[in-house]
Amino acid sequence: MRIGIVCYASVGGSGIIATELGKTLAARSHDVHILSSDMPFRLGEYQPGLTFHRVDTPSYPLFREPQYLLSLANKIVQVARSERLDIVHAHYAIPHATAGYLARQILVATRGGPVPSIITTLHGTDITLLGSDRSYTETVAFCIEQSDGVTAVSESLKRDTYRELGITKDIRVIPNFLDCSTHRRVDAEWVRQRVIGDPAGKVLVHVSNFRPVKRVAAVVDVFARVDRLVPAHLLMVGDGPDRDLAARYAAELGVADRVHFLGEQDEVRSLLSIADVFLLPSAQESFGLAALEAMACEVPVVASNVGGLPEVIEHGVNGFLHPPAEHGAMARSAAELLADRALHRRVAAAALETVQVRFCDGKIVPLYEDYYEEVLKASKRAAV
Ligand code: GMT
Repeated sequence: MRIGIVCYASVGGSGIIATELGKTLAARSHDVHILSSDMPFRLGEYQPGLTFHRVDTPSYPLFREPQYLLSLANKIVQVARSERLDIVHAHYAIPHATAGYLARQILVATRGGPVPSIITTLHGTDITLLGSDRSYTETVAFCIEQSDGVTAVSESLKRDTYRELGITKDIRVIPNFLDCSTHRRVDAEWVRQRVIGDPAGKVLVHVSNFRPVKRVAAVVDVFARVDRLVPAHLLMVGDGPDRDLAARYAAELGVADRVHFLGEQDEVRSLLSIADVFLLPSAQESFGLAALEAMACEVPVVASNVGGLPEVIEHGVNGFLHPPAEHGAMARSAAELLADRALHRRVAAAALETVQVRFCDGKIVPLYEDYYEEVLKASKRAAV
């Protein structure tokens, strides 16, 4: 199939999933075209069947903000015509579902060739935060309903979408995934020495875009509680609006010397591979791709029991889940993992097995392919 994928180029999970999906589809002999404002950071080296189309959004003195929605819809029309796309797959509803809808209307009206089916994948905050905001609700709900197909990354997000936006359209749940051939634990002891200078030190890690929903101050609080029980270090990987809040809080709690802010990292496997526990006390997580990446590197996760995380982690089996406010319980679970090697080995092994059995690309990407075929058939039937 000829597939257009629309996504964010940033380090967020939706852009990662969209990029990994494009790479795997191209490897499976589809003709894939990725459209974004910048080269997605996980796109990597040249791959046959995978083309990147940059969306340029010219500024103009009259505009207070860039008119990205218009330039994106315009680019979708151009690529759909030139590449005769069968599918346009919009990842993250805002504004990608709207751009897809507008592009399809233009293609229908101009009869410029085959009209692609528009599929929207909901990733989380496009529904639970932004989509539920009265500034976006009407347009987001309309464009989801107008999509030819809609998927969500978890059952939890599907429920949230029906509840928050009153959507009536069928939503297919297709979970996030990893390229299990590359995303695995690696030998990175040199990183431990370089970053914490303590070959035997225990390491906790957090990876996110440091936005309020990720509760990075809570990460530091849980770490400080753990550190009082079992001396350790904390790696804070990523960057965003709450980074300085976390740094200030670490200083207030007297643990600044053991909290290492490593900034935004394209490649996290080596950092995950030296970690003993991954902390994710988010307020909301539709799926928690970062937790899945830690599990693939055999790092037990201690996280909030919110959103889609309980669909990935079974408490006490392949990780630990607690209410977001329960920092003490999270700290106790993390300290137990650091102190009890047998427990750590058992949970780490179960975490890896969960990824390998349920969340590898070889299992999940065919679900997208089947869904594309299903939507195409339904669109053809409707056109008759
Ligand atoms: O976090 C966001 O604001 C957007 C998005 C992203 O691009 O990082 O994260 C969401 O999509 C990821 C990929 O599907 C999920 O793994 C994250 O759980 C989800 N974030 C939230 O729901 C807060």
